Amino acid sequence: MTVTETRVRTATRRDLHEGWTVTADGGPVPAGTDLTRVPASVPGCVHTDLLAAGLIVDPYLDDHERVLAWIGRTNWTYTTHFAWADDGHERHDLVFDGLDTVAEIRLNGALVGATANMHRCYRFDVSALLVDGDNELTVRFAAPVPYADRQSLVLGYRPQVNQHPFNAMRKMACSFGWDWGPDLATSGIWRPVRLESWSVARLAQVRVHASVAGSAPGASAGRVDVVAEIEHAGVAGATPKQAGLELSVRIAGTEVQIPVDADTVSARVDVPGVELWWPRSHGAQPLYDVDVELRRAGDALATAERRVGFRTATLEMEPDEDGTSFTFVVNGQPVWVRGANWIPDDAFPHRVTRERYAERIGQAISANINLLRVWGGGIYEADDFYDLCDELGLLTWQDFLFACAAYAEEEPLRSEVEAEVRDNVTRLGHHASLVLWNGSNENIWGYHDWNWESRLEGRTWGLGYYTGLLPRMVADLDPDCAYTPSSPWSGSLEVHPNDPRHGSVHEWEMWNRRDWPHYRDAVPRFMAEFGWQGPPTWSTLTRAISDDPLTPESPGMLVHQKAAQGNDKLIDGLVAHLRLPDAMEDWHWAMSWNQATAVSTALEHYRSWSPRCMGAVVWQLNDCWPVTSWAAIDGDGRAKPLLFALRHAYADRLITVQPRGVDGQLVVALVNDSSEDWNGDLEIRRAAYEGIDLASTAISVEVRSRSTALIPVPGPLAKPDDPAREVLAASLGHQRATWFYAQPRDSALREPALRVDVTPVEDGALVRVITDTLVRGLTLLADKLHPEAVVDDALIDLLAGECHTFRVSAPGLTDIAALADPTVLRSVNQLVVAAATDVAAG
Ligand code: BMA
Repeated sequence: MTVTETRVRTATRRDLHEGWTVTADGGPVPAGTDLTRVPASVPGCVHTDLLAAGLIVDPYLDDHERVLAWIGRTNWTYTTHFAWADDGHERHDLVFDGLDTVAEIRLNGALVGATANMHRCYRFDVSALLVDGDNELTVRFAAPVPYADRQSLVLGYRPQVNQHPFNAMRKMACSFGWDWGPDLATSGIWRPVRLESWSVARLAQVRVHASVAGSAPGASAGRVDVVAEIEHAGVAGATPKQAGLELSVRIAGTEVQIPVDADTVSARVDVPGVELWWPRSHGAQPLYDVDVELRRAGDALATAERRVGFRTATLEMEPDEDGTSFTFVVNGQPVWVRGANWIPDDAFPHRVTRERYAERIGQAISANINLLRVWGGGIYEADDFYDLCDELGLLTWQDFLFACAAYAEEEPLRSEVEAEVRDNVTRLGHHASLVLWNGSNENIWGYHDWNWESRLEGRTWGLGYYTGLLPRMVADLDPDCAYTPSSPWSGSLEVHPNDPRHGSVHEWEMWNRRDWPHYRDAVPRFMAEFGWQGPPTWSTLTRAISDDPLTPESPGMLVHQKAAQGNDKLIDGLVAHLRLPDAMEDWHWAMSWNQATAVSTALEHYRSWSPRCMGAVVWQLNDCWPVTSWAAIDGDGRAKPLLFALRHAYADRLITVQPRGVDGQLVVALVNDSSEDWNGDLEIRRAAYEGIDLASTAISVEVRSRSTALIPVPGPLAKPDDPAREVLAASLGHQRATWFYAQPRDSALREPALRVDVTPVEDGALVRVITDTLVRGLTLLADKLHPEAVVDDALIDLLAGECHTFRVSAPGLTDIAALADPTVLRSVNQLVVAAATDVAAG
């Protein structure tokens, strides 16, 4: 086929998402179920196809995960038919944005290609295989569980932390289960697939890099560099130059055109007077469209669009008197990271739409989060995720997909890693929000501390990726973006990777062994992971688990608790603070409160140490199914009390009381991470639970923007007469911190005589609560009444005589008076009183 000038046309794209079926193709399928030509969704996966067809139970409920294990041991063939007619284009490519995972693709019976990496895009020239009329496309997936097992032998043993050798193949690690995730190894065409028809040439890769060349007050000199790789359709004898191609780059009204004289061409556009992009609470998020066009004789052959923001972003790891810093700096301004770790929002990640990303990211923003770390046991998220983060000013840190395991550096894995990194750094590198590529999750730490070195007997374990291949590729494909070999990372292979004095750390000792007040024992330079478990919200839990009776240890509860000794750790972490309740609803509330309190204790401590500590990334923001986990948002997308605790602890301005020094001297820390100074009278008082002020003082304070002040609490306030009956309250403006001299279980919190007024308002209710005594952790678990009820705040401490009004949005809730029910309107007082009653009765 030859192409003449007049036949040059823009490339066309046609999605192939219709008419798919899936058929079991070998494996331990249950007898009596017809698994042939089941209607299938693309993008999708086999579990959701079988579910939609009514052939399996919901994998997220009860112990269905176990019952459905056969799906991951079965081969599955996806088939569709589509009509096609030659439109005269020279080339016709079959393009898969994501195949999960080990697949053979056939068109009209002929083998098109084979794949083994969920994280890559694949393109096959099928020009010679397409026929006029009906075409049959099949994708046969080999069962992932036995494949991983076989590959673990081919590659040789490598340590990993779960029940399947997820590290032997390039598939989402948590697809095989995790300590918060179900073992539901998927197969399917999980991202879009299409036919792309084109002539002469196409844009094979486009990398767009926005930088700031200099800045003046108000406006900066922006620069956009575009690198385009061109693929030619292979017209006989045509060199790129003869083809007469031209590349155009347009941004903010400026266009640059350059002749295409090689397969890789670069264009630069200077954009004077750009507005800088900032993370939230530091400034605005202006974004600029970059339009790239490949042309011949003025006709567009192919186009690509990217949206960029102009900012500088660095990660400073500098030696100083405290060790080695770990500070993100954007546009020259240090950013205190109020972060959360992000996992795939669904164990079937194709279900995560733009709307769902928007909802989840909106929840993160409601919690004053300014960075999401995309964790390395999941996926490189869809473009929508990073687009939304760009728009909303959330920084992102992307792990490469290596987590909690040693990885072979030999073939065939090595080439897969290289191809996957090329695809994804090219796809994501232009995002303004993206400030760090990180080589792996905990793998250098694992090598040091988890006995890998002796187990490996000299085998490769991934270090060559983390310190060689990956940083080389990032430097090439996303120049200027910060890179770390792993998290945690001390800055040097010579220094222990989890040394709190150096770089980033992961703090798991408190949850695993020591209890949460001990977070205060260490001052990390940057806390990249720490967390505390809690159950999902009540309505999520009772939707997913139908145990009768439902107890903390009933069968379904244990299936939906994946952490090693998870329930024991929940209990051990509670009993120093509250007696363990037996009643299920009390247990649920106690564990939810303890999770929130543990995490906010840590965060307030870390923020009080700003700028020595420059950030925290809570483990974890979200869940991928209904489960007891470290998440702040449960598997049905509902906010756990922890999300509100994050909102308080991550507020621009934080007031917190902290014990400092060996003698536990109390200080009030005023953390002003806002752009305005924070001045006023700090009022500190020590009051009896029953309302009498025992001592008080007012101190005039000036806290400059982005700074922290520590105000010692004067002696008469710091020392209680009766620790069980007194509280310290410190307030500045509208904000207040409380400090309790005793743990709840050792305190005299009593049943309050609450006055609760519930007033209906449009789509919900206002719940006004007045108390006659100190109430700790007042929380309205509105979802217990209606799964869609959402409340605006939680975990409120009220002193005697004070009042608080909750706003409940509950469109479907008819019995709003029930919002005052003590099983819904909860407090720590209830748990203390219930325990005292039990003790008295027992
Ligand atoms: C960290 C994470 C995850 C894990 C979490 C809780 O190590 O990187 O692997 O889910 O702890 O155990």
